[in-house]
Amino acid sequence: MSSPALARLPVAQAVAVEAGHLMRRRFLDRDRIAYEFKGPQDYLTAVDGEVERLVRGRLAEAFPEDGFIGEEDGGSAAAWTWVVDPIDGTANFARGIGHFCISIALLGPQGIEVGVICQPVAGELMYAGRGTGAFLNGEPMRVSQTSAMVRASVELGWSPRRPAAAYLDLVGRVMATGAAFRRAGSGALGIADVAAGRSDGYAELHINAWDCLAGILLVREAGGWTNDFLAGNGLAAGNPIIACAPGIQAAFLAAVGPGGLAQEGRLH
Ligand code: LIP
Repeated sequence: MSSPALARLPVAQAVAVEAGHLMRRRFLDRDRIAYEFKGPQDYLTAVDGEVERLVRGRLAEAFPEDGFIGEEDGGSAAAWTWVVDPIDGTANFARGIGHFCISIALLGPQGIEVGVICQPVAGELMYAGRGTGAFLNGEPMRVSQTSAMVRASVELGWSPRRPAAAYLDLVGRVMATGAAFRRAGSGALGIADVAAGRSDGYAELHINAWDCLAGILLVREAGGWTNDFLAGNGLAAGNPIIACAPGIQAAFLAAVGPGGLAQEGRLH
């Protein structure tokens, strides 16, 4: 882990915890959460912007030379760039379901260098630096040992960014393997569950960088496999995502991304 990243990980952890406290306070104050739609099934609350502004300010104060790209207010890249989703699982947050998190990732010259995810309702802080291993509340994270799809439980993320027919086709292919699947509404947490060994895989036809970069590092540091999400224009335009335990990698890839397509960041 490079020294610039080493200096940034503890700050990212502290900012994620502070943001988590704010998210939890707002979430518990149910009467005050109004929401609107940025697009079909794409929720937005005032808290998304409030949290992003807090995180952007704290990181700019600590590392003024860094770039920042946030889901709500965008931004620009630099040699070291923070990529942040202030509330991943906004639909859940807006509707009173506690399955949401903040996702903070740091991109450096060699790729993803730091990943931090805080799930405030569950009281979980997950984090990794490149090469340090992945940790959940200080305990090492390891992917599962599952080695057969008939014993696998995976998550298939969904958003209207891809046609419903393509999602239903994906679900059908995965169910045909005998795996169980769910869709819980937060890509970041779905990927982090793979790193924690609570899920055996996560796939989605399209996801944005701010949703997944932190989780990708957690999975890789916990012994799992992911496709090359940043291939092509992944940072700016998003890409498909596949993350899984090594024991099901071949079978899961065969189900969700025939041939080597998934390796280059494409499913279909
Ligand atoms: C979420 C994404 C994920 C998708 C969810 C949701 P948001 O992002 O992480 O790709 O499956 O439905 O869109 O909008 O909650 O930050």
